[in-house]
Amino acid sequence: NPIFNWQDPLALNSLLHEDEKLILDVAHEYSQQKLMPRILCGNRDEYFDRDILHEMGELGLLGSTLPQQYGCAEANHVSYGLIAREIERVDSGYRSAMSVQSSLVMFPIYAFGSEAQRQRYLPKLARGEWVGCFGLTEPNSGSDPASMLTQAKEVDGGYCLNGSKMWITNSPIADVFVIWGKLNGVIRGFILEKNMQGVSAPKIEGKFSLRASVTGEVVMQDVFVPTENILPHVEGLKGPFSCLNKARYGIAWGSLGAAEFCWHQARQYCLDREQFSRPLAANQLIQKKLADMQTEISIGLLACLQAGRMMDANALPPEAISLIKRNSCGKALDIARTARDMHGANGISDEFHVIRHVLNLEAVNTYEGTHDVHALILGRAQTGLSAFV
Ligand code: TGC
Ligand code: FAD
Repeated sequence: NPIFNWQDPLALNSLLHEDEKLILDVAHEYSQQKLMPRILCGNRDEYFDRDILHEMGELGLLGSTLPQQYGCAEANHVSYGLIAREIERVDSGYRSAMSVQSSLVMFPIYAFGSEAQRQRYLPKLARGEWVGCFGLTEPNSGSDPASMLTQAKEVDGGYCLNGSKMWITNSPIADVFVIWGKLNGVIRGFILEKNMQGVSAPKIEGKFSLRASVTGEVVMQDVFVPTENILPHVEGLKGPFSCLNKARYGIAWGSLGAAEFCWHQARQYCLDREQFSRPLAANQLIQKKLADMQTEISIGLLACLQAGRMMDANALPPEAISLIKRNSCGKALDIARTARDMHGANGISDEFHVIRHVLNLEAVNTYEGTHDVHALILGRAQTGLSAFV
């Protein structure tokens, strides 16, 4: 008789290839051994340990889908998703560091960069020797990046950039900045370096979410960017959006990793804690909540796996990525909030970790396209009517 595995009821693991299972194991071990012991203080002190990127680089977790000739692991997208899930099981901020570096910095340099740009940046980013960030959002241009104000003007030997970016993951510690701005009215990508004159990246203080991830602005005042630092092979919004496709896909897996942590934590807590002379887990209301968590996570992960197989076959449309990003983030946030409630007062203590996931997932549900913006992308795709205008 088939045996029911409560942690993996639909046997996701049986659908993984051997190399994917190996990568999953490496990412799981690393996250549990090296990241989990750091997160309590990292979150309390709003501190991101720079060594984390070196360690991820050593294990091949950065830019993992890119070719080996640039120092990357050349794994498939399912593996990338599994890595995101294991890291975010610990903290969404640590997954942010991995996914910004991989999908939003290394990917555009690989996909849209010159060979010289690939050679200069990718190996160092893959090793975690350099930190990258991605500047699309501006103070007055979030869901609607087409309205961005950052401008580039042609000057002798290159471009002069002016503008400011807001809410940029890792900008205060970045060596490399992939910045999107308008040149003659057309959106283009530029690679900036931290020592270029006129670039500054002040930290945004006082976040109650993703506290173990550094977030900042990027202010550009008459920054001279040499001709060889424009991304030559892309124009228009499809440049940044192609990067977002990869990152949103990873977040769909990652946020369910955070949800899985909260579910397992709530189950154990309710088995251990007694009220009215029996474990909380013996109550029907509690069991229903656990069953709902198990169901949403299991179905959501299978959707991510299918999306990963489609991405590996170059057959995943952006709208399907919106579907899984929106579903995973929204469901993960609900699950984390419910798990917090099931912990009672202990649920607000960071030592139980669930409240940290609740707060993190608020941001994860907002960045890379809000929950509602992804609904509008799906609404447009099925009605042919755009709600954005
Ligand atoms: P729209 O008219 O839909 O499209 C403009 C052009 O872009 C193309 N395009 C895409 N190409 C590739 N992939 C996609 N997903 C694409 N979506 C659109 C489209 O084909 C068109 O190309 P062309 O050649 O015809 O010009 O654009 P719109 O202005 O109507 O945009 C609508 C909307 C709302 C869907 C879009 O702007 C959107 O997705 N907004 C959300 C913004 C967002 O996600 N920002 C993320 C910033 S980065 C971030 O949050 C990082 S957090 C990282 C971390 O810490 O983990
Ligand atoms: P707004 O666009 O102002 O939206 C506010 C509300 O209005 C939302 O609920 C939204 O759903 C709703 N709304 C907007 N338009 C519509 C509409 N047409 N119809 C109905 N409702 C609508 N950006 C980067 O470029 N790089 C980064 O590295 C990065 N990292 C981030 C890290 C963190 C911690 C956070 C919080 C954000 C980060 N972002 C980054 C920015 C992020 O992508 C934006 O916050 C996000 O795209 C939403 O934009 P906004 O905050 O301006 O909200």
